[in-house]
Amino acid sequence: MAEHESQEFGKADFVLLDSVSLEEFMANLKLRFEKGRIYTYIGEVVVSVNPYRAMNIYGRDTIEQYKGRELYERPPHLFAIADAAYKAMKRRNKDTCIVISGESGAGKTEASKYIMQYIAAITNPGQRAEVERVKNMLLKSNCVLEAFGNAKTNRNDNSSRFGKYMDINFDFKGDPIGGHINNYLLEKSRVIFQQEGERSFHSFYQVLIVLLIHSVPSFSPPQSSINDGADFKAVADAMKVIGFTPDEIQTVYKVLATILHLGNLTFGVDGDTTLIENSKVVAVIGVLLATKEENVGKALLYRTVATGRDVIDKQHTTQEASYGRDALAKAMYERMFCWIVGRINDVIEVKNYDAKVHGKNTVIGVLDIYGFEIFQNNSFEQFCINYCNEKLQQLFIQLVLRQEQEEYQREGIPWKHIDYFNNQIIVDLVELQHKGIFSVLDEACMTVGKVTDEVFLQGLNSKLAKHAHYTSRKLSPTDKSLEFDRDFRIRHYAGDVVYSVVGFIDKNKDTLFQDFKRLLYNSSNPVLKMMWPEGKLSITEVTKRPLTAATLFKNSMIALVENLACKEPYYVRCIKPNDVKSPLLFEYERCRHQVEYLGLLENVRVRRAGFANRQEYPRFLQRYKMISEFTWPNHDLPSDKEAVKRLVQGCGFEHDVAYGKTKVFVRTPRTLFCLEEQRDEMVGRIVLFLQKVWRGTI
Ligand code: AD9
Ligand code: MG
Repeated sequence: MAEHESQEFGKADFVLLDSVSLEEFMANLKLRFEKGRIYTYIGEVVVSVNPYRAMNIYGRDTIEQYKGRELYERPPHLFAIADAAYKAMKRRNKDTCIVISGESGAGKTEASKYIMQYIAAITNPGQRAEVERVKNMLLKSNCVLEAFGNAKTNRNDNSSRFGKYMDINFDFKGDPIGGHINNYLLEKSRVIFQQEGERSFHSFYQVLIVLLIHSVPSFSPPQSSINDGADFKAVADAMKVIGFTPDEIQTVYKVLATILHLGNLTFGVDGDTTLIENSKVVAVIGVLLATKEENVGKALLYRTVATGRDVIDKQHTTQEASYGRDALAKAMYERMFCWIVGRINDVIEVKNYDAKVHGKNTVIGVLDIYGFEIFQNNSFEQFCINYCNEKLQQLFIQLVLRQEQEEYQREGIPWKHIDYFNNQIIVDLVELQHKGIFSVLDEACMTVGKVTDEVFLQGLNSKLAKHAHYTSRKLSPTDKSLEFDRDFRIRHYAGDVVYSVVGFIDKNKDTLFQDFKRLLYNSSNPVLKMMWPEGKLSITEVTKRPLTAATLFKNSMIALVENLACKEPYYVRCIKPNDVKSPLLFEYERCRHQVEYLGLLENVRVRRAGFANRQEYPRFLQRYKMISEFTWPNHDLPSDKEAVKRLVQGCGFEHDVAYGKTKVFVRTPRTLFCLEEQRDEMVGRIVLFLQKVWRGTI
């Protein structure tokens, strides 16, 4: 018996549970985790539990086992999903996407990398040099993006602090010929502030440690799960391979160094004058940015303001100067990050593809985005991240249910609705025009004069007083866990989160004084200049108010969801087994909570009420025709549908099958396993028979 059918390791597909209850689901999940079986299906959805240890299941031999196989032929694995997405793309010319979701530290980024590795391994059998080049770039881009976009948080030592959606383009042969990366809202506030126990982006430590190793002979790097020294080298190599020029790489280091120096700048006053206390730092920054020291000093202490026809230099207060410094550090990092993504795209994007010559160019998209998070202190960034997860959950609900419903209707098979929690109400709470939290925030930001975060909170309280998923201390006076004038709480699909409004207005406005843009644009370093094209405009030319951070993020999420919705989706649902990164601990309550909010039980119910597998009649016949004398080697029935009916009758699976217009639907995977077994047996017999014929013994 194949491993995935054996009871020892639990059920390989939750659809096979004897009864669908939370207890049974959890017992199966736990058993499988303890037996080292980290993947389990719900139909075509992979449920993955982070093993927190190296697993010997991603090697070349495993890849070979999954290549070109059907889902139910092998134990559950990411590779099987990757193969299914690949086959759908190749055989049916479908654009597909793999959406990986789960909370912070659940294993999304690791899963996305294994999926990409799998696709790289199974493609380009002809070893075409150009395809190999593209594959190498796609894989190497991960390493660079992680260095600049990931950081150690209290949830995950390598937490993605940006969202990533990567399209891989394939030619008519099914080989990767390019790709494109979309990045979403980088948590740039991390550059200037980290919660206790957390770090800034990996890139800073990588540069610093190499600097220390080279300049302090006695320095030995601290022991940790992160090896910054080795990572530095890997990143530098990857950047070279991708095609970053030495000047570009140097500029990246210079930007990092500038940001580190900015962190040391302090401001003071002398009478009416604001001044920089450690002016030597300014000189260093001037050198790093290839600009005059006095220009740096001026941009840090003054801003140019246009009053009517006059243009004047207005001196900052120390507070304004500190604000400007921090905004500059954040903006430089974010801009550099986006520029890096853009440079990678320059190299990997498909050029000169001629559909007439090459056939349709198809795509597999892989989405790996920051997971739902609840920190001690949750701010604007967590709010955006959690909104993003609401959107993806909504997409899951719509697609998983819609797809089923539409297919049954199309094929003329009756369908019974299954109840589930629809989180659209929370999505609306955040994004609805005029009434949603983002709108209230934008309105507050547009108000002329000084607007405080408290004013924003008051706006929320008056607009959302009756919303079932929103509360604050004003609305629930007895709730001591919420601070007056500071906190609001959202009941998310994945749990309650208290957000502090401190910084919301600022982060949403995301102001960077124009003077800094002009400073960077006027650098004599052409790479740096390129990152800041809008610095070209003079003060009198800048008129437009930029879109707020919330609006930009909302628009990017809506576009992302639209893009995913038009592709055939495959899902990986990641679960984090414990909060201490232990390979042994299955914290029952922690896991149960995730199973509940991810809607996995409903997923099983939908799947069970429906059918586990569906195949078009000719395909089904092609695979199983040797089982029945009516269909082997060919049938003489009026249609393939009739032939499939005869075949199924002969096997005694009538009760488990429904016949649609173009497809046969098989309710339980068990039936498929039986069919597969019978097929294996017959193929064996046929081979034996043919051998005898060849040897002349028959
Ligand atoms: V976040 O939302 O970006 O904070 P992810 O991406 O869900 O989060 P990640 O993939 O980074 O989590 O996994 C966290 C850690 O778990 C990794 O650094 C590994 O140490 C560990 N992990 C995850 N998946 C696997 C796996 N398949 N095998 C071994 C794993 N270890
Ligand atoms: Mg991640």
